[in-house]
Amino acid sequence: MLDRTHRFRRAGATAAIAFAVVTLASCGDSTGPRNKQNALRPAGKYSRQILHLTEPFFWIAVIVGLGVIGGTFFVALRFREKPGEERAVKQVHGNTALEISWTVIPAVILAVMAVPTVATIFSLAKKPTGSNVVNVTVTARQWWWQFHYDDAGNGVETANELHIPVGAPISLTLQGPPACSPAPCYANGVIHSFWVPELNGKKDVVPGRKQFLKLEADKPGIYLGQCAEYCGLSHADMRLRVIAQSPADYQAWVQSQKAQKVSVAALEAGVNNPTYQCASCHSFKSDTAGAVAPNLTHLADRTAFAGDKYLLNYDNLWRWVYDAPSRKPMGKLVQHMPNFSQANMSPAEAQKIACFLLTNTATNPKPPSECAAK
Ligand code: HEC
Ligand SMILES: [Cu+2]
Repeated sequence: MLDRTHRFRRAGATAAIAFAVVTLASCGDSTGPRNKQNALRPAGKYSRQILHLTEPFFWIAVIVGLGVIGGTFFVALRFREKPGEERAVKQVHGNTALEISWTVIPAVILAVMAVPTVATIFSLAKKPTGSNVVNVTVTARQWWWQFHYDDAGNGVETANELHIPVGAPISLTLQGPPACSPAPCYANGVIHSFWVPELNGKKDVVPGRKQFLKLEADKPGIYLGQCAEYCGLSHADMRLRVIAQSPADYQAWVQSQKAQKVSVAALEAGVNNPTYQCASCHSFKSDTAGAVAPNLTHLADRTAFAGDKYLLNYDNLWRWVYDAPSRKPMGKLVQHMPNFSQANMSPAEAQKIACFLLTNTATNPKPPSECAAK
């Protein structure tokens, strides 16, 4: 039989191994590269620049850390009072050589590290130039992202989904919603932070200011992002996705978004009515910027909605139209999407609106089977 001390030791060792397993498991590939939000797997040159700075610094920190911890252990063990020994500690007053060296060495290390750091900061702050730059104004709202394409001619606008061509620099102007009165009101906005970890670092979006951030993706794919600054109730559901496409696919997408396939009047007639007044918040016109709610002209061309919280499909969409506040907490926002079930909207009516949106706002309509009868 094991004695008490042995049992304690064994339990301690087991706990330590379990802790290490759990900790190391979080470094595993299963949660790592495939989450599409991994700053350690950069997918473009700006995020790579950041990683190339972080990695050597990490190893410098490891060496310094091991040196300090190792030194501490060495001193603690080497100079400890041994059993049966009783001696007065030798009193020393200062040591000029030691003090100068532990001041100068860290100063030199930091000075050396500052050189590439400052160079990277300046390089990332430089606005891209050239004919292939894509300019997008990003308006951060509670709790979704509005993307307005500044040089797409007659102004393409999307919500929560940013299409970009691969291999081209994307120049983002980040801003809060326009000021409104009387304050406080929804449009005044709060601080958000735009972050797509695989494409660049994060940048705060501050009401009343215009901030700059650039993105670039090497390969077609979907890169996920999210608001990285707590901005109220649905902060966690203020996500976004960047859809990087070949330049040809991107151009085709721009053309499809510019087209007003179905007239504004027809779109409004299909979803809007004097009770619901969807159009008082939403725009059904492809080139309208600055509305307080997502532009719905090409809603069905998106893969997700409501701050990337829900995938765009029939079920999610009609439930949203029926009672949006129960699908995404909206608190006291002044111009939030109303709960239409309280305005006498029936589920059947919400389903009809969803079908209309899915069919008429799609570049290539594929009405879901549930809509066949409606
Ligand atoms: C008082 C303003 C207001 C009215 C009226 C309104 N909405 Fe909204 N709607 C919003 C806001 C704000 C959002 C964004 C919510 C979010 O993602 O946090 C939204 C989101 C949506 C979305 C998701 C869009 C996306 O890309 O994320 C759909 C679809 C939608 N509304 C449909 C409708 C329909 C249909 C009506 C009329 C029956 C309507 N809305 C009336 C404010 C409004
Ligand atoms: Cu936020």
